[in-house]
Order: sequence, then C-alpha cells, then structure tokens
Amino acid sequence: MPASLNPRARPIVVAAAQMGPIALSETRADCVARLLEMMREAASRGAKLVVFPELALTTFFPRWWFEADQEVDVFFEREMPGPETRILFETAAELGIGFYLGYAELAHTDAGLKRFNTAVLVNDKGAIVGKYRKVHLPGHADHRPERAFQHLEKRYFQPGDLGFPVWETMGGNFGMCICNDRRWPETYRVMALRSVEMVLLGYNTPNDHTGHPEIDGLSNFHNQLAMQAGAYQNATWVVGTAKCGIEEGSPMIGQSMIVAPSGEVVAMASTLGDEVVVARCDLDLCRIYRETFFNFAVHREPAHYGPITAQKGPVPPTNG
Ligand code: CDV
Repeated sequence: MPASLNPRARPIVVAAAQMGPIALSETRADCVARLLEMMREAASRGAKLVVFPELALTTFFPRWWFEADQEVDVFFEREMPGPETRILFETAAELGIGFYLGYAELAHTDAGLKRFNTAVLVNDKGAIVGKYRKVHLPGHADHRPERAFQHLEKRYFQPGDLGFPVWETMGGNFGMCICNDRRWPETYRVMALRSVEMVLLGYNTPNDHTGHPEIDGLSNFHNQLAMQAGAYQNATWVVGTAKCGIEEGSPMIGQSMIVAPSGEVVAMASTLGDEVVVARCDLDLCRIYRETFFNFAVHREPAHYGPITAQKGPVPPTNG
C-alpha cells in the first residue's frame, strides 16, 4: 500500500549502501572514504538511515587461515568510534542521518579478550544506540588448506552474547542481525516478538563456498528467499546490504535489497560495486500485517514450539 494511502503512515526513507570488493591492501581510511561518499549520497536522496555491509572496514579476512592472533588482530577494531571511524559519526550528525555499520570487534570483557563479528546502530545525532554481535557463525574452525577460500568465522569470532535486542529510535523499532543470521527464522521471530519494524543487516556471501555447485548456483535465490520470508512471516521491513563482487579472487553476491512486510522487494541493487539504493518505507505497514495474518497474540501457539529452544539438533521421529 503506498504510504500516501495509509492515514496512519509513518514513512522513513532508508538506504542500503552496498560496497564492491575491499582489497587486502585497502586501509581503514580508504574504506571510510567510500562509506562517507555513500552516506552523503544517501542523505542527498532524502535517507534518514543508511545500512552498510558486514565487516565494512576490511576485506573479508575469514577466507584465510592465520596462525597467530597478532596476524588476524589487524582486522579488528579496539574502539568504536576509533580514530579512523569517528568521522563517520560526526558526518552522520551533521547530515542528520543514522547508520548501521558492521566491523570486527576486539572486546575486553570480564572473561578476558573476545572477538566478535559486530554491528552498531548509530542515530541521526551520531550516538550509538545499539550493538549486536553475530549469533549464527557459519563455516569451520579447523584449517582446510585444500579449499581455495576457507570460511573461518568459527575460528576468529565467538558467538554473539547480546541476543537479538530491538531499539526504539528515530521514529521506529529497529533490530539488527548479520549475514548468516538472515537464513535462520529464529532471528526474525525473536525480534518480531519484541515489536521490530525494521531489521537491518549486512552480509558477505561468497557463492563458491559449499563444495556443491548446484547449491552455489542458487546463492542469489536463497538470499532473496531468506529475506523475503523473514520479512513477510514476521511483518517487518528488512534492509540487507552486501559487500560483493570479486574480492581477492573470491566471488560474492550483491542483490542488496529493501523488503517490505508484504515480502515484496521494493528496491534492489543492480551492480556488484559501490551502489546506494533508497526506498520510502511506511513503518505502519508492519501493524497492518500484525493485526491480520500475523496477529501473534491471537494466532501463535507457543505451547507447541518447545523443541525450538529445548533442542539444538533434530531427534529421530516417533516410531509409527
Ligand atoms: N558472512 C557470512 O555469514 N556468510 C554466509 C555464508 C558462508 C553462507 C552467509 O550466510 O551468507
């Protein structure tokens, strides 16, 4: 439904700022310059919120095996904002635009030093309102030198310890997740149960990583399927932003997109490079779906959903 036809419309203009490849040789300053250019373009096109990719400050380093912690630590941020990233926060405040930024986080916790695949949500005043640490880490922790590109997120990151919070800010209810999280229905459902209206997410999705060409050939389809299903079944907007193109020889999908609570894609990138896509999103559309098909309070039957939290893997069926 066009926002203009909804008397209770709460429109927000949102941008997905897709990045083409980041070379290993690119510095934080190089990446931040690219992000700033896209932030300015998003603001000039009326956006009040811009979503950047997962690990937007470095190349996708989990594709390589690093033996020593010091080798991999160069890809991690010790503070956010830090000296190189502060300009993003200052510019956001000047332009009056919020942003989502994915990065590798080196955190000093009570339990010692931890590494997370993290995103922050920054409001239109340049202040961090929320932090999310990736829960569903894909790949493997062991060395697999036979692979042209490994996927070592399970080696370099701990699973996120912050759950899936939802923040009320900038006129709406916003949640975050990161890349592989978007394939898991639990991700969206937990946030929907916290009244999310827009899920923000960044991704790096290689399409040569499974060893099954028939699956890799469906990478774009699965990308759309996961975000459209998550949006529709949970009556929420989803803004997904890729880092894409051929990065250090590894091909990654694009298709950054903005999906409505109807499940319809309202904007999608058409390149595999730096590209800003913008859409005007009526947050009140979530209410319309939540008062009809997906009225959770009326139609959900949680008494039957126990295995979802009680079990990690499947158990055999009852003998018939
Ligand atoms: N960065 C990711 O989480 N990538 C995964 C790949 C490995 C499947 C993804 O879900 O796109």
